[in-house]
Amino acid sequence: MLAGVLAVASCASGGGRERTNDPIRALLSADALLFVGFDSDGDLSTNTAEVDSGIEREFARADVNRDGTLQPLEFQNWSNLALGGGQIGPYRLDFDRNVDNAITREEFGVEIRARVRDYDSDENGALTRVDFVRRVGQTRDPSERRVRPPEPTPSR
Ligand SMILES: [Ca+2]
Ligand SMILES: [Ca+2]
Ligand SMILES: [Ca+2]
Repeated sequence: MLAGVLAVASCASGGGRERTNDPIRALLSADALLFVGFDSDGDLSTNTAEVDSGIEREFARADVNRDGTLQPLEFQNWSNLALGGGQIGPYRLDFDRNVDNAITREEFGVEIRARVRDYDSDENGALTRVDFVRRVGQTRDPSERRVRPPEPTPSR
């Protein structure tokens, strides 16, 4: 199945990019950018302590008015800075588990730790570059992706 995915991907890149979602097929989420940035001692591995302090640092960065929750605008501004914009996620509703339009510190931490566990293929609590590369190889089957309608282009 992996070979099939790669074959389709290479076909797509060689034969033009008619489909708007083709260029981002290899990167399903921008959270890897975040986790690479959590590596504060620069040893190319992000351990649980670095994840904990990274969560604190990023929540503080996002919570501009210091009320302990992230409103939609605060999340959007943070996403633009930390995740390169909201094009490929993680999305606000990934964090806002109870859908009350506010992301608490707890919701923020729960979602990020879940994503770290998801990447941590050897379950040693540390994310290395190979964890991210392996993740990229685990893209969903392209036929499955085509079931979803394309995202509407923002008009503004
Ligand atoms: Ca580190
Ligand atoms: Ca806030
Ligand atoms: Ca919430």
